[in-house]
Amino acid sequence: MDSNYKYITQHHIDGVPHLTICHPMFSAVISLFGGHLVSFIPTEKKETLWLAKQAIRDGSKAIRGGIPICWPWFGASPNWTDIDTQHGFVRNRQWLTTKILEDESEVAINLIPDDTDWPEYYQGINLALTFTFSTQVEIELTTVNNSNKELELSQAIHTYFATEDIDNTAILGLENTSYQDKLQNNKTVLQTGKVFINNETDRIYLTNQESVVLENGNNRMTIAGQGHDSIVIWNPWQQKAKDMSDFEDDGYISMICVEMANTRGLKLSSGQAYTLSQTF
Ligand code: TA6
Repeated sequence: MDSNYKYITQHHIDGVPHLTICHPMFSAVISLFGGHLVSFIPTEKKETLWLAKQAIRDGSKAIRGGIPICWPWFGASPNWTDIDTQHGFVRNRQWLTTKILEDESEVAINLIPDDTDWPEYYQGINLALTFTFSTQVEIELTTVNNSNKELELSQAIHTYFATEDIDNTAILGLENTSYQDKLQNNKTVLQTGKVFINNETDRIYLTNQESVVLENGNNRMTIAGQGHDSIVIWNPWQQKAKDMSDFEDDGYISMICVEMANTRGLKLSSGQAYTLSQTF
């Protein structure tokens, strides 16, 4: 990336290239390992994203927190690949900036992942990630199936939102929506009322509704998206937080994952492009 940008500098953390954007309307930090947004702070507001204090930043493991890009699968790896890792492999790859636009009203950064060692099944599949920053951030994940076969795809924009206190946190807008409860063998359950977190929570809400609201103390933030068929809500709670070495024991108090995802058998025909987005 050439160095004559007004708002963007490239630097390294633990040997990994990062972009730091300091703009009158916001500040942000992107790790080029994983194309991973780790910080977004609208000017005169608080940090929007949660990042584990023990997050590993040296490229040896997916960063815990921020916005992991889960692609080309969400959850366990499919049987047609020999890569045995949860949530796909691009969050464990180096990414490159391909286009940067900046002015006094917004900054747009386009990235692509290094595709040198992708499994055969994914040859000919192209992925691009665009962050558009202003007083809000829009994340767009675009897949183009340039192969000659139909592509099966699942994916998630796996955002870890910072909360003041999980006891004063709720998600509004999912009332009367069914979800698969991953803690009850994917049993389908109907959501009644607001979503509160008072235990381990791992749910796939079966909805493509455009937005939900994160109620965080006295603050309300709209989380919107396009192209999703599911909204995932996750909090590991006490025991899971203790079990994860890159997640501080009390971290569950100050975070909630709200993810726009495709978890229900998305298929792209040859030549088809598809965009999943999240804006907050
Ligand atoms: O999105 C929720 C989830 O699938 C949970 O089941 C939990 O595994 C979480 O993702 C974190 O996954 P990770 O592989 O980043 O530890």
